[in-house]
Amino acid sequence: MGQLRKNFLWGGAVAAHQLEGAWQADGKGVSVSDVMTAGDVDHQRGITDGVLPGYNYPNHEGIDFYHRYAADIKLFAEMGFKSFRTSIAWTRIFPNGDETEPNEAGLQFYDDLFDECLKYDIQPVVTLSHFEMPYHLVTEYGGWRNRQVIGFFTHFAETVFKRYQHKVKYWMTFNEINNQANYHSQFSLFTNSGLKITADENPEKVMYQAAHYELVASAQAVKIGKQINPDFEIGCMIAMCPIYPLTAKPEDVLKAERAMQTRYWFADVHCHGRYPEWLLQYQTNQNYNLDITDADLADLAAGTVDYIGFSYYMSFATKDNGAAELHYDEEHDLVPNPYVEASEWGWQIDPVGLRYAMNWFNDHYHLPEFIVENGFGAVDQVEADGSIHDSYRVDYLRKHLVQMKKAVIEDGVDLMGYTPWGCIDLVSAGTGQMSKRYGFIYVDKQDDGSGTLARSKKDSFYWYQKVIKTNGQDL
Ligand code: BGP
Repeated sequence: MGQLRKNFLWGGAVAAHQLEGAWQADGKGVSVSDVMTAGDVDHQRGITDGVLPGYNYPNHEGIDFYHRYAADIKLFAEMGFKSFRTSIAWTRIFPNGDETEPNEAGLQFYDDLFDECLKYDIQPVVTLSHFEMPYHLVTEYGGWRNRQVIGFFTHFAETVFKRYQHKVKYWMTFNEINNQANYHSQFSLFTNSGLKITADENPEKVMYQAAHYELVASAQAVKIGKQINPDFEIGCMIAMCPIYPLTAKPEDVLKAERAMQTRYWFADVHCHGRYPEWLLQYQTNQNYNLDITDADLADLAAGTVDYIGFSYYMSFATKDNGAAELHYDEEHDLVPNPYVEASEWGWQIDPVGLRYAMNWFNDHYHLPEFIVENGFGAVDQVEADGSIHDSYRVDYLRKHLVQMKKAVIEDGVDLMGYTPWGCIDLVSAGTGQMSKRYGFIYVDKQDDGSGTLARSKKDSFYWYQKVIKTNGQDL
């Protein structure tokens, strides 16, 4: 009978730009996230043409983790964390992205942060690029549409691999790289790749080109990392939302298959080191004539990942729309799934989908997996005595852990760890607001910027502490 690994990496996940704040401290440059507006709670954030003052930009302050990380990590240690996933803000190390020399103060910050984790035997799990590329690379180079950015990224990667080679073993290259498969979403293109699409451009073509450069950069980074420290484990990071056919009608099933191919070909490149045939054929049929060289293909083949990191929040469903060509367009081809409930933000809650996803990855890639995001965004109520009874969050996580364990124990998936998203309340990536909370730890910070930033433990804090203590036995 299978079981969770003995050294299973229980922990929690965050991203630099969503909690550090201190957006201009110690030489930090401006990132793409720093120039986004907060949406209202229901709507996605906007993109500005530069930096504007004021509290429009919650990432500027975050939860001030930059100055409070020691106390926060102490709380993570109290929960029993074995790992802590965060990202390195590229702009702390290379403020504009195209410098030769790194910013020492930025490097020192992450030295101190990782030391603090290691003090409690908490393994840092580090994403190199989590929606925070230098804004200068957007204005001066056009973001990832420009091949030159590959070199800037690998220089950044090499710098931090060398600096933290004895402190960090687990890495990931690009957060949720495949979200941009939805090429109609300005938000996805901008946060993932720093792309602003002009009226005369075909967004799908631009996305395929940018994604190609990112995948080459990822593969080169994997190679560089392995040379620096062969013990590194370097993964990809895929946003996994399984897409089911709405019915058993063969056309619906075929459509769902194409939808999965369209969202997850990024993982094919990361894991197999080559493009899938359907996509090469599609790009040829569209006359996209992308800049893909033989040297790039050799890089892709040589820089495959060690494990699949992925986020899992929800599943989707799709159906045939009667079009003559088989093509999946995420903006228009999703349909509600009548068999699952949805959160306040319309995210379809589907614990069984996590087991499905884990099996799907395993069958396709035969690699270890790491669930590096999962969680329930909700508005929390603070009681008069300061307590927070977030049973809905425990319920969501418990149901997902039941399925996660089945995938390991019954289906044989090799799972490295589980780091639920937003283990401490932080700024929502999608809305730019505080009120969509995920944490086990509450942070007194409101959407209008008010609040003391004081931390307090929710009921889920004690629940997760017990889960970790029993290595997932007691849910
Ligand atoms: C993922 C991102 C995270 C994160 C999470 C929750 O897409 O990797 O950065 O924030 O989703 O999303 P949101 O904050 O929009 O609720």
